[in-house]
Amino acid sequence: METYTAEDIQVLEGLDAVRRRPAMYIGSTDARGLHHLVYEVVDNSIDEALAGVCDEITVILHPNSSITVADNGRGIPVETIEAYKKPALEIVMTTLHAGGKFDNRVYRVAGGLHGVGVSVVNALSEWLEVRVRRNGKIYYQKFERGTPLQEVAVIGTCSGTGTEITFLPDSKIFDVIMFDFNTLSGRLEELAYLNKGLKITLRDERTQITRVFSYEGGIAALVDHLNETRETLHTTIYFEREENDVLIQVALQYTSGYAEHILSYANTIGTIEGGTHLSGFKAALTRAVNNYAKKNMKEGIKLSGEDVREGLTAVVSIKLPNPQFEAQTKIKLANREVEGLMDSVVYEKLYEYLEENPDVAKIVVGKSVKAREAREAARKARELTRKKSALDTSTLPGKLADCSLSDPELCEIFLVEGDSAGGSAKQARDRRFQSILPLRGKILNVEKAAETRILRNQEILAMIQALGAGYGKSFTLENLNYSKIIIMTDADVDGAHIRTLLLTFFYRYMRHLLEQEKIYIAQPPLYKVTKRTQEYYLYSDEELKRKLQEMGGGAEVQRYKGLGEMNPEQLWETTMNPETRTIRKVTIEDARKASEIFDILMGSNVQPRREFIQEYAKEATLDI
Ligand code: 0RA
Repeated sequence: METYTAEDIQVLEGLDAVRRRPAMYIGSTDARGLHHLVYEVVDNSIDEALAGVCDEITVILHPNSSITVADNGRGIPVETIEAYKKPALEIVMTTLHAGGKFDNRVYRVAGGLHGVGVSVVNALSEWLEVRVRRNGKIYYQKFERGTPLQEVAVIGTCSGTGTEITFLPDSKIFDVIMFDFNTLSGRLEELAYLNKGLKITLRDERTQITRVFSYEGGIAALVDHLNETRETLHTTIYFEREENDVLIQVALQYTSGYAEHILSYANTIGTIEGGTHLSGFKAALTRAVNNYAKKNMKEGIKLSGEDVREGLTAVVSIKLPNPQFEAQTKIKLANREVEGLMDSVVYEKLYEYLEENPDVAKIVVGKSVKAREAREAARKARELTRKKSALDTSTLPGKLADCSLSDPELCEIFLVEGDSAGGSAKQARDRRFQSILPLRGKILNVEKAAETRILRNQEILAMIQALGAGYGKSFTLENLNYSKIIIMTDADVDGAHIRTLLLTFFYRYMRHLLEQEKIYIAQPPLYKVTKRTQEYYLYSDEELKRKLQEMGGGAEVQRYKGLGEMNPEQLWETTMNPETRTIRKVTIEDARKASEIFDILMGSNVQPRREFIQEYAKEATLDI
């Protein structure tokens, strides 16, 4: 076309680059990248909310796999941009990083993980329609794979302002284009907590399910939500301050538990690895509690950061004009100026709160002092255990069936649920290189228990001794007796609980094992199908269905409810023999998920979780 300008060509080349290498812009083209498209658009709406000009966002999942994101912000500008001789709307939709050019918004979410702008969503959509309400008119434009099908047109009149974008992800780009309700729901719920008063609606036209998220309490409501299943010691403390365009919000509440749960965010991005805002918060908390204790409670001995954070649930959120993140991954905030600001705000507000609420202050200081004493006791107990094992190297637990080889590189250990399955495994194993440690009943929930009590739990102690590498800060990978640690549990709810508790323990006390990918999960079969001389082991419902179809009628199905139902030969062949088994490697991310509270936000149902926690809470009373 001869009417193409130099700018037109630049635009086309830009979006073409996005289509050629989509992962560069949205991370991946799997389900994760697909959902990233939605967050990219929603982040633009959130930017409007941060600017104080938008209080409603609606996301609608359509049956044809397209999705709509609508907001009542200012609407994308539509005036003609002289340099391009085109409406700003078209430029925003078709030019990489164009958004910021016509824009004086203070905070930017900076587009979730990559901050690339809606033009990337446009480029990766089979089609996209945008409707802007502005100046009393409705403006409309449609695109195919980023290319305009028409110029911006006025299609009606309206009141109010806003932007509505509907797009169908391109199935030539993405492995799957089906959006997952729970994935979107989890993130939108989180965003509603992080932007108090913002109403976010998620409607699924495929199932007619609608969820509305709106929290006047903001992150204070999030802390309440996180602590729903815990015993709390006071009402949630909340404060905020805005200074030089930086907005700091903090909510915290102590529970009767021992674990510390702090979520930190920068411009609504979850900073999993923390950063300057989090370290400022922690420093101020430690100082405020110490100074209060010294002045008002004659507490002479210093409390450490760990002491004052035991049992704490907190959410720290900062919104600032130019967030800097360490490396590419955006999970650690790096702005240096934030640390001191966060520190002084938190110290001042928290100290003031403690002075005004002496009853709460007493609880917090009392709890911290107890934590310090428990830590001291644990340290002594640890030294004792170390001394004992240094004197006597044969302190292997009685229940361990150790292997005959001693080179850790060649050896593996199975942690087996229950004595009876443990017995089968002992018979089944290759005793040269496979050790078996049966774990009986319920393992202590380490989230809920203090360190001294954890050390006294027989099952955990046996495991620490068998592995031989210590735990916590003194864990030494070089001393590990095995190259693979394989968790072998029944394929039922109890098995899943024990697995979760073990992973939580490893995550909190032997994280190196996860970093070095030493932990595995055994995959015992769920079914055995027999027909005359044919015999098959099947590992999922899907496999079973396929095999039954293949075999036709007359097949007999046996469902394995537990490891104990297999005889030793079967257990060896299906689950333990390195030649024939499959085992699943546990990533640190798997373990983090198992140990953390993130699933609460991801829409898991609260009821069974509550029962689970109550059950384990019984064992978790402190008895030093
Ligand atoms: C550029 C400039 C302005 C707003 C936007 C883009 C904008 C983009 C999206 C995407 C979805 N919803 C949106 N809302 C706004 C600033 C507008 C102004 O200053 O009037």
